[in-house]
Amino acid sequence: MSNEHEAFLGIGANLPMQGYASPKETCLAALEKLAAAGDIICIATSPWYRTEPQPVSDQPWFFNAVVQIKTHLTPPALLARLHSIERAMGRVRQHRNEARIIDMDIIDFDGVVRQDAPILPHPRMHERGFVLYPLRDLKADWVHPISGAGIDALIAKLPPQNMELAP
Ligand code: PH2
Ligand code: MG
Ligand code: MG
Repeated sequence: MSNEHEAFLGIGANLPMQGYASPKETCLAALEKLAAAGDIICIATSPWYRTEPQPVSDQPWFFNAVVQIKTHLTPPALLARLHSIERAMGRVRQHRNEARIIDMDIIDFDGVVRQDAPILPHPRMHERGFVLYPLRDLKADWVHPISGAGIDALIAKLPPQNMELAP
């Protein structure tokens, strides 16, 4: 259908949440909630990574992955859905880059470029190994919609990343 969109979401967490064995389990629960309403279909999830916080801090390391979805929602409606799931799970926002129990971001939405919220593609995705590596796992021929750079070229420009596949 013409108004069905393909999007890539970043998902991550670095604080434990009550009732879940690890931040990765919290992320998996968030993905179940994402699929529950029926208007977001999860096509694939990348491998999970353990990643050092960026900017580097004494926060716990993150669990991160990228998820490929299909949806008829618009970018603002999709972002509102992500935020409402985060809130329902108990995330409270105070400061930028603070440790969190769950975070879901739109990385790319049909290659759309937009300056209004949500800014697309995600404005910092090209400098983040915790996004680029799992995105490459799902779509090695992905191309940045603004710069035209391929994903290998973006990864080659990264400083060394402290990250590893999650056990
Ligand atoms: N998210 C951020 C800021 N820093 N670092 C890692 N390793 N993983 C994240 O998901 C992350 C981050 C802002 O959302
Ligand atoms: Mg984020
Ligand atoms: Mg976010």
